[in-house]
Amino acid sequence: MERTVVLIKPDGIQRGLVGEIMHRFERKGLKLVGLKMVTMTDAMLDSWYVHHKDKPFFETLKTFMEWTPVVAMVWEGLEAVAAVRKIVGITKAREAEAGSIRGDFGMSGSQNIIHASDSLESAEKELGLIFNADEIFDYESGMDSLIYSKGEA
Ligand code: 3AN
Repeated sequence: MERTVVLIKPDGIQRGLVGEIMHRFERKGLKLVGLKMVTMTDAMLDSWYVHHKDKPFFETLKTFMEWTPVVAMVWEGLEAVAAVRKIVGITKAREAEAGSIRGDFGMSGSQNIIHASDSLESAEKELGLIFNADEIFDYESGMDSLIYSKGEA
């Protein structure tokens, strides 16, 4: 099973979207294996957004991400990275598909409510930046046999 990291960004916190967002992942059939609030630091963000470090919006992005704590989650499931990205929607929220989180709740391409890992490699790196090993939980979910067919997962 894949594990992927989701952050509810400061605008999502300020707008009271935490419950709504978590509800969507739960209903999809993903399994919550990590959850905490974190204040992102410059050092964490330099690593998190290393692919944007030379972009003109980098400093604004860091200031935005440090505005309030974020809610960090790890969701587990079959091909969870791609499944979660689909629920999140594309970066520019005003063009994101209706039904996705950004498509339903956002207009901005920078204050776009939520982050989700874009690959298994990113998920691993992001998980390591935020969570300690004992904050990730391995447990049996009674839902698994309802969500997946025998042998599928
Ligand atoms: P995504 O979050 O959809 O994977 P990335 O990884 O390209 O998008 O960008 C990370 C974050 O950087 C975005 N969520 C957004 O907050 C910010 N960002 C990306 N592109 C821009 C842009 N052109 N202008 C301002 N902020 C941006």
